[in-house]
Amino acid sequence: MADPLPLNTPGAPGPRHRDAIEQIKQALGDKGWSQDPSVLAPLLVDTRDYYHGKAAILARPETTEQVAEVLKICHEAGIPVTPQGGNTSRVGSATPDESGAQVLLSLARMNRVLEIDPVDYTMTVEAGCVLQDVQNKAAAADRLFPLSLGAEGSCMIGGNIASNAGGINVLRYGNTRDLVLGLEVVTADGQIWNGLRRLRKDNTGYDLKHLFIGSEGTLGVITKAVLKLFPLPKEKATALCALRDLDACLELLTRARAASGDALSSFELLAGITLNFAYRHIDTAKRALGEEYDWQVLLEFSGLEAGDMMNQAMETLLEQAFEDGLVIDAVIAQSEQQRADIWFLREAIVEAQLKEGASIKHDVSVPVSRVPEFIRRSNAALEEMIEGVRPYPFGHVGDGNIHYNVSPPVGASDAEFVAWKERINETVHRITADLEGSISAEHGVGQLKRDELPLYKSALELEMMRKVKQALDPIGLMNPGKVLKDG
Ligand code: 2HG
Ligand code: ZN
Repeated sequence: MADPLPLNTPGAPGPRHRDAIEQIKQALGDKGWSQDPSVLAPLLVDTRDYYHGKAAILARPETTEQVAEVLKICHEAGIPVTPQGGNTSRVGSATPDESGAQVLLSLARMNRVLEIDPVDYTMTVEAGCVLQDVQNKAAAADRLFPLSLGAEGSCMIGGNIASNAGGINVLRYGNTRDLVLGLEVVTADGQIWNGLRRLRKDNTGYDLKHLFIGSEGTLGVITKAVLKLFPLPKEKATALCALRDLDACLELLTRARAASGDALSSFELLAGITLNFAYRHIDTAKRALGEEYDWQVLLEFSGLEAGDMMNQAMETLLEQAFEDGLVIDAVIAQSEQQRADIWFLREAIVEAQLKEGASIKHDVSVPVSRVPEFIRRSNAALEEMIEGVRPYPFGHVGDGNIHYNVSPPVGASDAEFVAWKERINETVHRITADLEGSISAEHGVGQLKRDELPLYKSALELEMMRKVKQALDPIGLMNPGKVLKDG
């Protein structure tokens, strides 16, 4: 086994590296690799255009055996590997470094759904399946795969698992971690671990799949998964309501869970300023409530029986909340089109914020009960720092995960604002930590939050993480530079 190439070292790699790249080409056949700059270019930059990398080759294996072959070759030659799915990471997890030495390993050709078992309520898939395809195939079998997020049309299930993706249904069904029963993984030295179990109960020692889930490709390459399915909901009730104030969201959340028999599947916070971004920048975003309100919530019940039980429960909930002054305005979707329009507003925010200009983003979680306190304290601290600054919190308040994003004061230059980034991050993250929260609730660590991690995790926790990394990837070839600084 060779020493690894020095990481982050630009410059032409030597003959051993070149031989290994030739071996990879042979192992994968003509369709299985590319060095064409126009093919590689879009895969070497992240979705937010923060990180730009280079790669010696794009490897596009079609089978697990080919993935194993590539990793074996890389391990022998000491070549680092960046695994990539749909390239939708928000923290630079799937972008290689700038050395040009790395192999970019795309799972995109491994996109088969291998089995759906309606009795076991499971689905076995390859890592390169696009999330929306997984959802659609499950639905065609009258089952639900509940993971749902903005990038579902292009993100891939392997990446969802590697990043433990969250999204809009976590409240009811959990994160990706809760939706995986088994995994097949290729280890850093190119061995295939078949952990494709479909068991609901298995207490035979350490549950190794959980090490790979959320590891952002730093421990091995996920090639297949057994996913957990659920009964397909037969009735949905979707509403957008304006709240008396921010605190009202907690009371409404508690009532909504009870009123629906715990069928509440989404509970998303939309600050008025955030919705205004959508109305201003996205032509097709239709105003759902007549007036501008400071705090709005999108909530959805998913019932398992056809009929109008969920809609009735929603009506009763909102009528009562209205009478008690918790809710000051509301609309319940009366058609599939209206439901889609309401959800479109939530999704439009993500694009609208880009059009609004510079934004400094935070993907934090705090205990649900402390969300209003978190928002209030962060708003006050930032306003004290920069007069007129525009925080626009939104997101998964039902599970305590707020995208606390921040725009510059009206008229301020983007460049001047971005210079405040570190101080703003520190302020928001300190408040998060103070409220016993997490600085990365669903987007992961990647490159973006790697250097901040030591500020918020104990030395012992980081040491245990390093030991896991060392055990599974002793020479540090798996997605180096992500999650752990020296990993
Ligand atoms: C969402 O919930 C995504 O829409 C993106 O996690 C959040 O753009 C963001 O900050
Ligand atoms: Zn989110």
